Amino acid sequence: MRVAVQAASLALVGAVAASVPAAAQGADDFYRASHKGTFAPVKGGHVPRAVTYDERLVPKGARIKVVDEGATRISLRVAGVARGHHFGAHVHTKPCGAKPDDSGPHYQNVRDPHQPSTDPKYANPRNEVWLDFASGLLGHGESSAVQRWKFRTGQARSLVLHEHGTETGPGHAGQAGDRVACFSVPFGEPRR
Ligand SMILES: [Cu+2]
Repeated sequence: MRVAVQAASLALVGAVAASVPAAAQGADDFYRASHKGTFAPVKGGHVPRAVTYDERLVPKGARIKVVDEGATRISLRVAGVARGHHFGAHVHTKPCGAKPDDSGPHYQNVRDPHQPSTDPKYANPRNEVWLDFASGLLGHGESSAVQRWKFRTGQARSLVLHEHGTETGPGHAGQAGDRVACFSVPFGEPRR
């Protein structure tokens, strides 16, 4: 019994240590910020943190979890979305708003001087964060991306779900149809 209690308290200590923001440790490169949301439509002018613009693909009540780990790994999980559907997903520059386009363009490590950016030299999954996924028969989906760079603080503010998978050809690279949902996430910032 005592052993079990000790194991439990050790596990608790581990969990607490893991949740200490990197800033407190003086090492900005290493942190793990977990963000969870439940989708809802814009209502009466109120924009929820996780907003759906298309309840056919992302119904009210669908859930999202985004984990942002410093220097840099991003992972995405969703539940309750349309089944057997291929979604595009990217990190965008601005927070979600009442209108789908409010989240701005894709975050790019090296910014394309020509915006909107459809040049595969810039609009690619190494220079942007692409998290496309196909949902399963239960409406779950997940994906992750590892980057060789760090976010510029304050310039990557949302995770946008799109109507279809992301295109890669010249003139269309990075496009993925309509923005069907959006989750505001302050990427690159250890949560305080
Ligand atoms: Cu996008």
